[in-house]
Amino acid sequence: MKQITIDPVTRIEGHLKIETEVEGKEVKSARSSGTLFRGFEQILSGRDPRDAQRITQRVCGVCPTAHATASSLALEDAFGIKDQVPANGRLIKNIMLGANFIQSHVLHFYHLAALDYLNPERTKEVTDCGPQVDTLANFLRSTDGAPFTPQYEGDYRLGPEISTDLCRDYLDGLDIRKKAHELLALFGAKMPHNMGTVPGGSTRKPDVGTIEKAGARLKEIKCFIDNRYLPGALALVEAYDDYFQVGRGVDTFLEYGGFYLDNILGAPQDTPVGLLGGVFNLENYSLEEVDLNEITEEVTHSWYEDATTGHPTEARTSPSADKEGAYSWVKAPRYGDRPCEVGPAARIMINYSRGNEFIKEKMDEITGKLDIELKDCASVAGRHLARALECKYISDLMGDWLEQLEPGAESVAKYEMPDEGTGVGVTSAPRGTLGHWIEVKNGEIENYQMVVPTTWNASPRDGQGRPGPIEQALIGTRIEDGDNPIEAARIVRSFDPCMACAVH
Ligand code: NFE
Ligand code: MG
Repeated sequence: MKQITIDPVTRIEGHLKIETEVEGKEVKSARSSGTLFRGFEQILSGRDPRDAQRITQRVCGVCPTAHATASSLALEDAFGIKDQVPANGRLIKNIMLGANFIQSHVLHFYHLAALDYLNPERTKEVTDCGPQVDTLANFLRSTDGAPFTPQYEGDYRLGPEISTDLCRDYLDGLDIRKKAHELLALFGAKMPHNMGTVPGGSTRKPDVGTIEKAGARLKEIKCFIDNRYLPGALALVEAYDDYFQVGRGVDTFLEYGGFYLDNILGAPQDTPVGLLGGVFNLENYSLEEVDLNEITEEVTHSWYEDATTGHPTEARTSPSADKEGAYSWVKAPRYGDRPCEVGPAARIMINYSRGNEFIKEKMDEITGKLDIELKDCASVAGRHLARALECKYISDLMGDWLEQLEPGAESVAKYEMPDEGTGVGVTSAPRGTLGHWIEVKNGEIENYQMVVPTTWNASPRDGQGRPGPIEQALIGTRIEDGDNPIEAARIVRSFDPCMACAVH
């Protein structure tokens, strides 16, 4: 057996080590290790519960709004005010989370993942690609430090024209991310770590001027998604269509659902949402409702005390750095015993199966054109495609939400904070589905547990030895050149891992 290790995996968020054992050219086993402990769940213990949505946003600079959303929903549940959130509050939370999705997906496609497929040198074959693209291409190829190394040799198939388009959009994508941040900050004061998302709704009462400014930014963002990002992602997966058969992981896909469409923030399963939830099985296309009681976090191979395994309402976070048999700071979440993949691919398959018209129509068109099936979303190319399509879908919904805002009307519920209570808040986050669980005692946080998208995807083995989704996706992969494991890098990055979130 030959060992191939990538440590650290660059162009992702946070600290990830991938170790594989390869026989012939095939990956026989894989280990995904989160190599940093952070301790946010411990920091929260003993604090004023109302600090939770401030502190949990610091888990991540990429998806802080998802944590703010989950946290505010958990607090609304614990405080008994879920059905008192005014429509403006619910809409503004959706708008801010939507802006966060868009910037995160654009970031992933261009700035994190594209260099796995794009050789910037090819832009030189285009006469007059422009000084900006030229400078970028030189920079991307000449730099010898993170985040651009290692740059594996590989089958960079994209021709000069599309390479030039992607380099131009790499630069324009930075500006679009800024616009999405600005849109969010119009309602939340700043990004990252907005101040507007609170239990009960949003602190900002919308006015006509703010709605107009947000609309102007959304128009530019939508123009980029419609004309650059979605066509660019489609061109990329068409050139790499064999990657629809590479990087399939586990068979179960999970999403709680997110983006509330009416005023009642009830159980996620029976509330209208922009993205629907479900538990999807790839083998037979079966779909179950999500039962949050089925979730446990195991720690058999994670550096935490063994007794801390359990449902998030019972689990604790007690590090055990020298534990034998452990190899990651990421816990191993399981749904009724099953490892689950979460993220845009899960959401596209679930929302297609639940009859979302937009996603169904678009996916039928794309699967027909590329001669693929719905289940091929569970692959390297499928994840990129699903992310781009979801970005388009959410940017369309954002326009509806802006239109539905009522200028001058209340956006937050008034409430008295109770001394005791328990709550759960679940939402869609850019990288998958996110849950926060809180227990309040004597006016303080007694226990706070987060089960985060990348905790699902980058999970280590569980007590029964079953690998997590990224590990499973690597197993069986053919690596042509052990010195340039580009296939493995492409698989790992297709999940858009955020280890800062996963270890929190
Ligand atoms: Ni740090 Fe996050 C998202 C959350 S993590 S990016 O999206 O929640 O997987
Ligand atoms: Mg946790």
